[in-house]
Amino acid sequence: MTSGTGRATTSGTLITLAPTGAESAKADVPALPVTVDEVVATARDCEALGAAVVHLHVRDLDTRPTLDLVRVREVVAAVRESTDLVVQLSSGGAVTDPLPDRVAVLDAEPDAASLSLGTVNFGRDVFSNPWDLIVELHTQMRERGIVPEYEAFDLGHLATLSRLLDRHGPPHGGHVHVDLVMGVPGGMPGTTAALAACLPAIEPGWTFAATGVGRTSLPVMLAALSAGGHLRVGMEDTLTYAPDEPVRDNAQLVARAAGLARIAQRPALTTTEARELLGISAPQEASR
Ligand code: KMH
Ligand code: ZN
Repeated sequence: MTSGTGRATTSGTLITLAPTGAESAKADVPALPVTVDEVVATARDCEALGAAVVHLHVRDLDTRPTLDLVRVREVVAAVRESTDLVVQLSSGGAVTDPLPDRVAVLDAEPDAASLSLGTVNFGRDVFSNPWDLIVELHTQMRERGIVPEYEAFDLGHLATLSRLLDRHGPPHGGHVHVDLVMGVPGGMPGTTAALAACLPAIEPGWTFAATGVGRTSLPVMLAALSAGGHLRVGMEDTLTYAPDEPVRDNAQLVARAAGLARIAQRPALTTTEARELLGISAPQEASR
């Protein structure tokens, strides 16, 4: 099915859980899942509530963000063992991560990986995504059978996606899915107007999701649903559920997203439906 503008729409909503991120410290946010057991527990809870994809940033034994492949593989295996979620590793990492290490996470053989489409100010930092890195990640994912979730932090990043696909071909699986990451200080604002401005740049056949950082979570979610988009939620992006009310856990955010998706009459996609949409093959039997 396509919308009036040609964008692919589905009868359900793909909910991606981003449970941890690389920015918050466990000491500041005790509910943040950082151990393998905590990540697995939140993944299971959120799958039961409607999440179909998990976007993973891995932490080390000291709870700091890490791209250490032994640890990354351990987390990927543990989530696969306990859930049917599509396992999407972050190739964005933390703003301090060396670019080659961000490419190397693909060695952990996730189902999918994020692929950020341009350099953007990130608060006081810079999240660096030069063109050569974008091409390298896209090409390596194609060769290794990993499905990208493109991430756009600004309108121009969608033009970069069109240029990337024109020059380097479609992603593995053939389907293009892009996440609008809105409300990052330095990127596009998390507003209905900004989301609407992105829509003409989303090409026919692509699907999109949106996530609103911080207090933009709810307006972005409502705007995305109204435009036929999908949702990403989780404690990577949102730590406050309502004014003066800290998020209890990731399940609270997924439950809210799934509830709004139901109200929009586009209920949460199952993991099987998500795999079909994204062009990802079924999980390997051995794992469960
Ligand atoms: N942690 C941010 C600097 C991604 O996961 O691909 C980048 C990020 C994007 O979260
Ligand atoms: Zn991320």
